[in-house]
Amino acid sequence: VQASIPEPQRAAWEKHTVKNFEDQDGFERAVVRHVETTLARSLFNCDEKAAYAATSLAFRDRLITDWNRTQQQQTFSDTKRVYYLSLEFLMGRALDNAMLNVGLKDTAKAGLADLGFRIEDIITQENDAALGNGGLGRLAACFLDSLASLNYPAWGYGLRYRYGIFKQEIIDGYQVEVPDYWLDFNPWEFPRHDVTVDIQFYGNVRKSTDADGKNISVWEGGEVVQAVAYDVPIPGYATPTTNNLRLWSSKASGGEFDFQKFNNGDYESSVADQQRAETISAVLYPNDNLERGKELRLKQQYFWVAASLYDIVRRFKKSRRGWSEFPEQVAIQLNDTHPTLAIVELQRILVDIEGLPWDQAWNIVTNTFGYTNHTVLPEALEKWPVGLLQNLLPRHLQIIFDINLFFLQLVEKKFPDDREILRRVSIVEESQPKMIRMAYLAIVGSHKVNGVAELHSDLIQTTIFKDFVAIYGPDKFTNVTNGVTPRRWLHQANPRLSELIASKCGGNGFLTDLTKLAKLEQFAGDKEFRKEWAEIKYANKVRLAKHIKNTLGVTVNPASLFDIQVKRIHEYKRQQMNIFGVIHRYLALKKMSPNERKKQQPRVSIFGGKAAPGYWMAKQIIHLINSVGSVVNNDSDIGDLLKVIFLEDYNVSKAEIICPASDISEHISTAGTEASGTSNMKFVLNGGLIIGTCDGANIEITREVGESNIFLFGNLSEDVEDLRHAHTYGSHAIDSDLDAVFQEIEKGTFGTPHDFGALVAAVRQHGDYYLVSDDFHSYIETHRLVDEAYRNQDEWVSKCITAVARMGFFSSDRCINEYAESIWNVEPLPIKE
Ligand code: GPU
Repeated sequence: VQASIPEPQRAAWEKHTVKNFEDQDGFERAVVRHVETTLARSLFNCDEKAAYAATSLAFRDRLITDWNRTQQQQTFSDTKRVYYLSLEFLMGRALDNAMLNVGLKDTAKAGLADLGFRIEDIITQENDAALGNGGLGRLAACFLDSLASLNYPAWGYGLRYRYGIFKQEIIDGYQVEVPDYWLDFNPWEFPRHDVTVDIQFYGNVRKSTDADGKNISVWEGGEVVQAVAYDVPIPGYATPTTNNLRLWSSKASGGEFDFQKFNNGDYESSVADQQRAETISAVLYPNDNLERGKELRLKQQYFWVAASLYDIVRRFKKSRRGWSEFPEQVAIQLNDTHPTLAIVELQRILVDIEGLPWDQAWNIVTNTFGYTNHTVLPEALEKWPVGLLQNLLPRHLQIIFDINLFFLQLVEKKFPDDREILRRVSIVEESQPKMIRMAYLAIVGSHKVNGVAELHSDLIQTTIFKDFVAIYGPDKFTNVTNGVTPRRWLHQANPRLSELIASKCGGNGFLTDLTKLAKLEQFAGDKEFRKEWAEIKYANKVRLAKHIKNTLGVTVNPASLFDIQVKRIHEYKRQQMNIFGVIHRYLALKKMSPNERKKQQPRVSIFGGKAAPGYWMAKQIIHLINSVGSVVNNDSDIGDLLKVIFLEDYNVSKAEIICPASDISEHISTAGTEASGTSNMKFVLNGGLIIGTCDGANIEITREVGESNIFLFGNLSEDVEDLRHAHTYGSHAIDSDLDAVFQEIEKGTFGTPHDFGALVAAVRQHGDYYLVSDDFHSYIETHRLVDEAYRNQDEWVSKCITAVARMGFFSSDRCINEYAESIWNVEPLPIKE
């Protein structure tokens, strides 16, 4: 059914088409209108929440006209689209970003002031959209920003969790999780109650024949849950392109209740069915770099993947092209293995529903998908028990077996005398119970596989996916080093630095071409420029110090060296090594005479990050940090020389305050464990230096900024295996400074020693898997070098300026262009005004 307006009436539409505000007057009018109509309030009844709501609605109106135009032109031009499938989109706040992207933040600031509000108070009313855990989810958000800013026709597909990542409270030094009900008011989403998909689970597969006598499989029975689309407009920076993020919400199929049951008096069970359906999109799994194999998680994955593919196929069919053209119209990127069932689902649609021959369908499938791997940690590699799949998705399991069969035949042809390789690469792990290896399925079903930094991409090709490189050849595997959006992570988070940079780089052009930062380098030696630079850093530290005072009641001196480690708490990221280092520093200070102490560089050690609720060791680390903080921060011998801060509830909006305020930030994972890291890029971009291991993107950052502008330490990834082996089979003498730290913990200086026993035992007794002892000495030494370098402020600031000037490579724009060229084969489509 065509719902478009007939030709003769269109003039009336064009006459009345929405005209968006362009100036302060228009903005104020839009705000007042929304307060008085949409919100049904008045000037006697308008608090900051209402002002936030009305401001957001005013900007949303703008985005939506651009969004409509973008979607129309993309559909009309019929070019290839990218679909980014991610279970996580860690978007943070939208209003500030929307104002900056359409270039009207100053207008809004003046308008809000005129109406009686401070813009900062309005911006901070917004709940973070925290639909992600950490780097993986935030990367997806940066990618959406770049895709829109570069005018790529692209959609994101995800789940609309009712509860995002939990809020973290610290009570008596321990993490407590509080649910994040963020949807009470969300002006940034559009419910599309007309865009729904019925998703089937469970049931049986029946073999049958079609009209031509061909064998077919029919999946029938089971239960059906409805997916409802919610659309979030994604504005590009300084472009009308406004892409779509479609998030699916689950609902009982067939309305509120099962009326059959309801009328039969089975009220309770009809409500239970409804709740069971809604449970699917209720909550984000709070694990980072860990998969626990829960059935509900698998249900989430299939629900989201099936709804998204139905939507993508429906859109493709409107173009009335033949199936063979599908990969020329559609590129689907799998953000880790979470959406791998999409490969199986598309094969099922093409074979079972569209009636294509297997080989033809498989050719379409493999040419459509690309797979990005984000970790080599074994505990994060997804595997699903065959029994679980058999029950939940019986037809999909059959298809997986068939995919595996054809794949193993190919392997056998290539390596005829090698039985072992078949066992190693089989998608079905012959364990008890049998498991489906999702990464292997993702590789077999994609035309490109990429890692997220050079070292990581090398590692996957030489370790976990080595056999697949032998089978497919090296061209199927590639690297796309991660990047971050300079709009949010420089312009929005650090407006003063952005302005200063613009004044030296010939305007705001660096925000869309980050390599233009290079022009800064000539000012690294400029006294006046360094002074302005240092003032901005200081102001950003004052801002963070205020936040610390307001939230924790601890006074920190902004003139101290701010040393920051914020990221998910994980043993491989080694926050434990950081806090052991802080204890070492504390002990050293305690031993000094007052005179010696005066010569020391004052420091604030700042930590932040969430522990997965079930990750006991990570929670022990948080407890130790807080316990050390309460001793050190109240020790009058120490005063400003050392403060230890644990920032509660680290999230995107807090990162926007934290990243501009570092002098040094810590990226100290055991070599070979952090796939890339992205906060390392954000900190350097904001004029802070890094202390880090030779891991992930740190290596490429070093290559870009130069070895003298970064503090590297520790063992290299190629030595990790041998070191671990030595721990297990050799004699494992732990570092003497670290041993002194442990003895102090065991003396009870930081509270009941037993509370921290596991952290000590992990190093002393359990093989020190993460090489804390092996790296401790060089870690401490390198921190000494940091102190020394910080003494010479002129040189330090020069290093910071030079490093920023050389960060052009780490924009997510560069990264997205690489994906577009080497994996998706898509072109930008500029939107006409
Ligand atoms: N990452 Br797997 C996550 O944040 N969560 C995960 O479950 C997995 C990976 C991160 C990597 O740890 C980090 O190194 C990388 O920069 C980021 O993904 C984006 O690629």
